[in-house]
Amino acid sequence: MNRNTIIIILSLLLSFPLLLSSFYNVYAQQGNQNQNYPLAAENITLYDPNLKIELVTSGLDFPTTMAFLGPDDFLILEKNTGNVKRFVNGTLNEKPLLHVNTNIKDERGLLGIAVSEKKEIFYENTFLIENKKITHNVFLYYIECQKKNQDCKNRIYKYDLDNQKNILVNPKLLVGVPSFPDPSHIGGIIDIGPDENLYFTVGNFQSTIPSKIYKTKTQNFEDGEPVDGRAGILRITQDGRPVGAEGIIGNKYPLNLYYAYGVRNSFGIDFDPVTGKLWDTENGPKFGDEINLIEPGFNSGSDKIYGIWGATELGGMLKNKKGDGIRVGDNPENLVDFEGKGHYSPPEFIWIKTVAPTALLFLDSDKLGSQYQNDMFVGSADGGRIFHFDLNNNRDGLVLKGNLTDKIAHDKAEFGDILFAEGFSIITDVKQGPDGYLYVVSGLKQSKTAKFGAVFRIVPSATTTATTNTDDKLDTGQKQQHTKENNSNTIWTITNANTTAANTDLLSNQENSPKKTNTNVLVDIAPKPSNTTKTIDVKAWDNLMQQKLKEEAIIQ
Ligand SMILES: [Ca+2]
Ligand SMILES: [Ca+2]
Ligand SMILES: [Ca+2]
Ligand SMILES: [Ca+2]
Repeated sequence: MNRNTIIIILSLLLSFPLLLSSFYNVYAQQGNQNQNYPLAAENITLYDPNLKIELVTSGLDFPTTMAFLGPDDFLILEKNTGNVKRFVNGTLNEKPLLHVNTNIKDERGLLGIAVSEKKEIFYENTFLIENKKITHNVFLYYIECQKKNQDCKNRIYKYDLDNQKNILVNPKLLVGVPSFPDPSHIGGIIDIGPDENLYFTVGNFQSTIPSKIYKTKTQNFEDGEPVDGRAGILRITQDGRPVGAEGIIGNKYPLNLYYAYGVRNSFGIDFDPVTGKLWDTENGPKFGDEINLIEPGFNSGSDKIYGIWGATELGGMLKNKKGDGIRVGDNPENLVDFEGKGHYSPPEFIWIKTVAPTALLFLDSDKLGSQYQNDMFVGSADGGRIFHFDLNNNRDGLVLKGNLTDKIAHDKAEFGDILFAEGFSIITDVKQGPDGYLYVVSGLKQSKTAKFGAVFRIVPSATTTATTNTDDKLDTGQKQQHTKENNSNTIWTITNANTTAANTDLLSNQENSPKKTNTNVLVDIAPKPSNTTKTIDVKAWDNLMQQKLKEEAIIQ
């Protein structure tokens, strides 16, 4: 047991009940289990028998977020390595497009990505853009420190994607928010709105047991420290400027960047494709995870309110003499309203026991069936769950039934209707691909030697596995071979094991393109007999991955 392991175990013992409140802590907790067996015998389960899960790629080291460049072509970030990697034409390229020197303490790291197609024509770049060399702007959100773990900032940089050399170039710093006192509640998510502006989340930087309680106005402390960019969802143009001449809750920088405030920590934002309105997920402390509809100037109530209950300074629930949580009502007192420009509103949904919600996605395609079109999907770190919600006709609330009509999931027993899938270890991102399917980024469990971060795709059961492998003969051959071999009791059918052959993508000409077999295995999961759900046996997958890693070791 090395020193880090001992520290993790000690901190787990000391703070176990507090752990579920954050993404990193959930990760640390799970990473500690089964040191010799990085994937616990946990099943991934999808509760719609008309859908199935495919493994798109694996072998990633704690992937955080992904962004599509085109069909079967996406960029994906690794939290701790600081690497931006590209998956294209069925292959995860090991050589990163960019490595950033990010601070990775606790929740810090390479966290957020958004891309936009290059539109603006600068004189000096016209040639490059017209020749499809610089194709995209790539926005990266990560934490940089001047000294070791000190003088840190949450920063967003804009890069150009050089699509010929397959690298990110021309970094331009757009924004920086002082990131202290703790390496926790970082936020770190970026999205591009229908207005083409960048929206990004910044947490309150207070850990569950804070090293110091640092209070600012955007955390609803009237006499707090000056506003510095924390505890909100901020908005800038793609060139890093404030949007419009006047801010929503104030005109002074950085208050003029706030779209919403009183946000403790958000790992998920997206825009309703029908109304264009912003929604988020927020992580509560020991209670009160939230889904919110966010109007401009929205105040979520942190650090004073989580869910619908008042909170102590250390994030405990304020209770009455009977031991019940004290509800704050729809017009709570003692909040900062920035001269009436900020407005508190309660969540549209609450998990009273924290599940650490992460990504939020509106699926605007009908590729999973028209019943899912424009619905909301929310990932979680705890249990690797995906929750699914219908919106009401006005699209200002969720359709909730039975025990959920109170808008509160009291425990797992109440998940029923809204539980779409679970068992993905931790889910760090959920995105819609250009193919209209649902993509899931899973941190999964990892050991020192193996990287099990993965991307999955959810498609209709009837779909034949579509890959862009350019060698159809190889694909078909392997499929037949494996079908023959796997007529026994295994639930695994390997439909496409990528090899180095026939890779015609633009990366193959690169100097240092990987020569070894990559670990991409596209897997088709057959239903369990006499079961209405579809389950991936992760143990089987783990064995498969171990085998792949051994093979790779031999090749190297
Ligand atoms: Ca989005
Ligand atoms: Ca709130
Ligand atoms: Ca629906
Ligand atoms: Ca309930």
